[in-house]
Amino acid sequence: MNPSPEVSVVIPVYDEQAILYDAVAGLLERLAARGVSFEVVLAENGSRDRTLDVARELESRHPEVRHLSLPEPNYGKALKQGILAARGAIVVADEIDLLDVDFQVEAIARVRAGADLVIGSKLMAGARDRRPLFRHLGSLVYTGLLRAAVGYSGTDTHGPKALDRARLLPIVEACCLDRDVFASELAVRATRADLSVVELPLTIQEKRPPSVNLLRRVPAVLKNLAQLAYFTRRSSPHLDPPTALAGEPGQAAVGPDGYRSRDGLEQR
Ligand SMILES: Nc1nc2c(ncn2[C@@H]2O[C@H](COP(=O)(O)OP(=O)(O)OP(=O)(O)O)[C@@H](O)[C@H]2O)c(=O)[nH]1
Ligand SMILES: [Mg+2]
Repeated sequence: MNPSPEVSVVIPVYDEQAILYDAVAGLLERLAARGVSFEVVLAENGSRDRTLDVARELESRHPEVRHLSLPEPNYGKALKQGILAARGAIVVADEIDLLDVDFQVEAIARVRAGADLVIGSKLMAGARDRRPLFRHLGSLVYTGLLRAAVGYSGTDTHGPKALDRARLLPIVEACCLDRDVFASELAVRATRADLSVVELPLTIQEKRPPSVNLLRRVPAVLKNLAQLAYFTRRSSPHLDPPTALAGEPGQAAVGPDGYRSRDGLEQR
């Protein structure tokens, strides 16, 4: 194991036994070929299939891989836990069905050059979204809701990302929403905190349909978006959590100075 890799690639995984082994093995080869000093953190939770066994096998065969596991399926919690556990100064957050190393390398270069958070966008000019049309429309509707609810100025929050771990850590710790909306809360908080947030266009081609049906995710997403809107309105521009949600681990570490407002995202 490299005790101090420059980059930690954090990948939440859930019920991915079919593609996990080959996807990670391929990623290790491609990143090594690009000369990146890295580790891979598989953040599993709640899988009902053999995902955890495959993650353990990857970990035992490849010193660059380690895994984390929690019982409850929750994408946002897994990603947050992975970022907190990462050793690299730069964290790449990705999805097991994507793992576009060209994007990763460019995003890493942007962070090295001073960006705090780089968000891959499926929806900005120059992006190519090769998912089915209803999924593309779903992403457009989601971003529209985010704009209406919290005035988010970017085009996407759910794509692969790279971040400066030290700069983003207080914000990650302050996030109190989980599941699908954690990634949005992170992007919203970062843009409001006077951090340098950059979008890069993605070419997106999934290796398989999503593990959780899009429509089944809608009620929880709407509820979490409503919470995000609620405490954004109450506390704008600092985006402190409402009293009812305060007191979660790590929130005290973030002072109001961490949340200066910012006009918008930088785009390439
Ligand atoms: N740990 C964990 N990972 C999850 C969970 N749900 C999804 N994932 C992982 O998150 C990544 C993206 O999941 P997908 O099923 O492809 O969902 P998607 O609709 O493409 O995701 P978005 O692009 O974020 O909307 C994959 O690596 C999944 O294995 C979960 O409940 N827990
Ligand atoms: Mg997917």
